Amino acid sequence: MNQSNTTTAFDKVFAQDILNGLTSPVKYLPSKYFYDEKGDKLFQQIMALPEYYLTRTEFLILEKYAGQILQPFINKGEKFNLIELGAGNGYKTRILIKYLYDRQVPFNYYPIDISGNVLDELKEAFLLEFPNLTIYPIKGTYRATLTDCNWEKNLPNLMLFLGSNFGNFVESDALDLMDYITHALNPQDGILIGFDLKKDPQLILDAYNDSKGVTRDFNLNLLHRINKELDADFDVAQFKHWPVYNPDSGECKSYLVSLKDQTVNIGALNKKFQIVRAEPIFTEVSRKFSLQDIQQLGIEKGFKILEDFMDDEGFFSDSMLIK
Ligand code: AVJ
Repeated sequence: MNQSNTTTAFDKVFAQDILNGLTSPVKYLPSKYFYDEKGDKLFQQIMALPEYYLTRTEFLILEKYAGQILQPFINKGEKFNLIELGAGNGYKTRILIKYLYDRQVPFNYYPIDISGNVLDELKEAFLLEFPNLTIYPIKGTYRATLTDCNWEKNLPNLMLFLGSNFGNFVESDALDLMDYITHALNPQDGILIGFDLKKDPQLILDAYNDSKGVTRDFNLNLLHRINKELDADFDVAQFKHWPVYNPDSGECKSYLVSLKDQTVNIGALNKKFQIVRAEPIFTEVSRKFSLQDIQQLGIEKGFKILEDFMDDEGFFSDSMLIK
């Protein structure tokens, strides 16, 4: 195989993102690259872990409050658009869809995701259970799809941003994303955002440092992926999974800390990187919010908080923001 063939086989955007991260003063790797086939599987396992309270808690909230959450949109008496950012496998959205479908409420469902595979599977599974569902998957980034607004015009919109996915954006990026959301919505439209709430720091830390080590493997899988897809040679065994939670900022950050001096060669970049012993690579932020933080975000971006739908322990909130 000649050199040009070898290089064209690599994902250029992926390679460039890794280059940016590893040449930054504090090295980082973007968490969106966790989700290859192996990463998807590990995340499914994480969602079922006893320490990872987020998924089951939000599931219970949606089950308990589906009617109240959807009522303002059902009450409008006309068809509406249900637009979901980062739909994934639809495990939680299914509850809302079922509520509407069983009552024959007219609506269009637009699941948005970066992964075409995920969308195909979601569509197939939902059509099996809800044969008459009008479902139009949209593949793309949040920014691109929120700019294009490829959904039926002149209808009320209810956007969903579940699963604490919003927490994966550092504050400046999150505020920026809110502007795209604002642009995509009309007055009286709503967005339901899943916020993991500030709580006992030990509970939060344990959720990102489970006893079985699944989250550790999830974090380390990023290095395996780079080794595989970008022809790199990270010595994965010489990195330590290290999550930290700051109860003040609400940021739970995960790092991979190098246990030795190492030189990593990345074939796709034709470049070597020095990593010294004890040097951290920042891989993910999962932000936690207080109800006041949510209120503040709403005010700053011109939304009214209609209600914070929470579990009994106050671990998680699906907050309805109205434009
Ligand atoms: C899918 C982004 C919500 O941040 O809690 C789980 C990903 N990372 N364990 C989260 C994740 C480590 C998860 N989100």
